[in-house]
Amino acid sequence: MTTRMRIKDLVITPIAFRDPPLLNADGVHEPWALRSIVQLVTEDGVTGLGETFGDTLHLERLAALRPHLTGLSVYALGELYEKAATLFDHAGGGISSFDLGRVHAAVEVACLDVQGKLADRPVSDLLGGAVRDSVPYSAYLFYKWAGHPDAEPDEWGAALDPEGVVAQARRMIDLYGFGSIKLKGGVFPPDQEIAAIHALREAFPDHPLRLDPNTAWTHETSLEVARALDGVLEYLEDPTGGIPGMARVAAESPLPLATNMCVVAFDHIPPAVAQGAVQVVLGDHHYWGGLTRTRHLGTLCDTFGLGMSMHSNSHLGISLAAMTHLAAATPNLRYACDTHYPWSAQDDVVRPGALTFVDGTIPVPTGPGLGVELDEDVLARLHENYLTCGLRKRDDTGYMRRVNPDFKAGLPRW
Ligand code: GKR
Ligand code: MG
Repeated sequence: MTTRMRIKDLVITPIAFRDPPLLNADGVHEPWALRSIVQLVTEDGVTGLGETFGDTLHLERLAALRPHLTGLSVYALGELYEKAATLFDHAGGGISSFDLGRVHAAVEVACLDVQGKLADRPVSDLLGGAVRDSVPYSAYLFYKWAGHPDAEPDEWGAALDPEGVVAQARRMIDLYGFGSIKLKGGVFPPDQEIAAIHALREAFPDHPLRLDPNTAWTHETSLEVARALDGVLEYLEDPTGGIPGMARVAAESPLPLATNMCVVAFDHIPPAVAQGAVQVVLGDHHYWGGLTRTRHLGTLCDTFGLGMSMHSNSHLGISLAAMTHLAAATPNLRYACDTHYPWSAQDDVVRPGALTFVDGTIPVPTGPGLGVELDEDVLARLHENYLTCGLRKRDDTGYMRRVNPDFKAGLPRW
């Protein structure tokens, strides 16, 4: 094995970037979103980038894995997975498939970035080749406050009713050109969210629409909403919780159901398929074990006749680049991908130029690897934010309760 491909170290930098007060079924986004940036360095000094979660438990796991990476080839992805599985005793129940996927993905993406740099090929080529030149994303709308408590309103303003939601959609579509729309629901009683979807349909007659209440509804409510929005939504995402619960709704729903909550690891696929729980799976390489494994998820979805879409969490440009390569190389990923990028683009760690929305799509980067470069100054600033912001784990419910002590956690709510 040459020193070009042997791993010397993994540098893990936790960061925090500004996040607006986006509302969801659990509460509201805190002023800072946590993430971490990984830089995988080979013995010859080739660096691969990755972006992953920033909560303390995940950071501790990455730190524990780090010494086991030394000397491993950047091509040895199977060995990497086995090492992580053994270290965290996956077989004995020490770590769930989901958490193992999170750990593996953090390193795997950086390995693929190095592989691409060594081969002078984009990551999409390593995943089987791009079947599309650019990847469509959806306008990801959120109910939101005008600004964080005690702060000035942000440039997006409030969105707390159908008019506010339509105004937010108009701004986002004017800025980025998105051709599909997703509304994060589970925030207001369902009739208000149905009204918001109808308002979006009227304002944007040709845009496919989705609604995602993150399991805020009971079986009965899920069916009521599905019937009310039959013919209006392209899919309904996670109306209720669990594979059996989703299966009971799916059995009667006129709308296809999608999930990024009850099918989040490979061992969830057999029961979900057996029970007919969902029609669309939202892949996310950050927890499905990385880009190669999520590409395999695409093949499995195809095998079982399931549609495939893509989930997102608050993220920056390294993730956006990875998502774009993956979506470009997954033929059956035919829905516009979710992205939170418009909510955080101002703090991106990636040097400008590589990722630009064109008519709601990101042209697939053609440079070697992920095709993006890290801005070290921004990274240092975001790391400083992490050190000073005091947050170590996302807590939408705790933040909402500090603002509104009457907020009741626990789902389903309606
Ligand atoms: O950012 O509030 C949010 C979303 O609710 C996110 O946490 C979800 O994971 O976007 C996600 C989803 O589709 O469920
Ligand atoms: Mg979702």
